[in-house]
Amino acid sequence: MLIRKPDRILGSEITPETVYYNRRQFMAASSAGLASLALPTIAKAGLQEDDEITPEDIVTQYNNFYEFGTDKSDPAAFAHEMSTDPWSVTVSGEANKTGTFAFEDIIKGLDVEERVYRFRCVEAWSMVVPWMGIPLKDVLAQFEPTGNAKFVEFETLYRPSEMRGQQGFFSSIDWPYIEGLRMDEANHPLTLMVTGLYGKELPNQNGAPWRLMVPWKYGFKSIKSIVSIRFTEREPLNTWKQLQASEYGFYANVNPAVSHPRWSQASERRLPSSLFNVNRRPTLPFNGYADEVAHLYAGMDLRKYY
Ligand SMILES: Nc1nc2c(c(=O)[nH]1)N[C@H]1C(S)=C(S)[C@@H](COP(=O)(O)O)O[C@H]1N2
Ligand SMILES: [Mo]
Repeated sequence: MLIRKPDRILGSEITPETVYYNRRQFMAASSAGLASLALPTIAKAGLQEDDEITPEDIVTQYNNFYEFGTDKSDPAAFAHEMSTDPWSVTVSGEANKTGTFAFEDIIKGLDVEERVYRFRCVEAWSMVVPWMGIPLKDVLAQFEPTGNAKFVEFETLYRPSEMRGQQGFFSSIDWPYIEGLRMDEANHPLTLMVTGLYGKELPNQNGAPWRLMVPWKYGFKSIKSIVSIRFTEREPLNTWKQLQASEYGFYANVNPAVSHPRWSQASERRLPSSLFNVNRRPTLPFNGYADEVAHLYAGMDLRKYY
């Protein structure tokens, strides 16, 4: 159960709520008879002075989740057709503890934190979102990855009966959606498994019941509705790289100096954006998180490893 600290002020757009909880975590905690409460730590560190939290209705209605269609409005319209309860997750590969686990059991006992991150899509729009989640390193450690685990690969649910975008014969995506990280990226303290936003349960269109959030990478790395975690020795082949390797790589670090072949990445539209106020701002290396993460790529040619 999550309790918002009364003195917590996120931004003028947010109605102050003194108490809220994530239903699933609340239920998991109460069914386990846990008396202790996980208090969210406040993590606004790293925001720029002029970063303002994006209104909730934009975060939950302007989405990319191709399993439900390719229009930005499709996920909010159709993601309710996906059932997220029960939800099981298969853990496999280079780890001592593998198998199929109930989602509740994986997150039980792990603290949920609130993190406000900039979020930059490869399509050159961006938002600032108050996510709630568990550091990925805490999620992964319980499976005891072995020394052979150099990467971790994630898969999204494949269930065409509930995900209408997976039915389309015109769809060029080879489902399920796959993403991956190098283990040092996965274990970086900024990397989060998101279970909520705005202090609420994660809406289906944003990747319920849990999705990745890697704030220094383009949004497509942040895979939604995860059902599989696999520890591997080899670099996973992520969906967008598989679709178009000349445009989308494995690393996908936000980089204003490397243009997408069809558009510049030097700047971005910060939502809300309109014809009259485009709200364009320069894109920052590593989406503004360079101090925290640039060392992970020391000596790498980021034009080659894009
Ligand atoms: N399974 C899955 N995960 C996905 C996507 C998708 O189509 N399918 N789209 C990605 C892209 S391109 C972006 S920008 C973000 C969007 O997250 P949001 O809708 O919560 O803003 O999700 C990412 N994760
Ligand atoms: Mo994206």
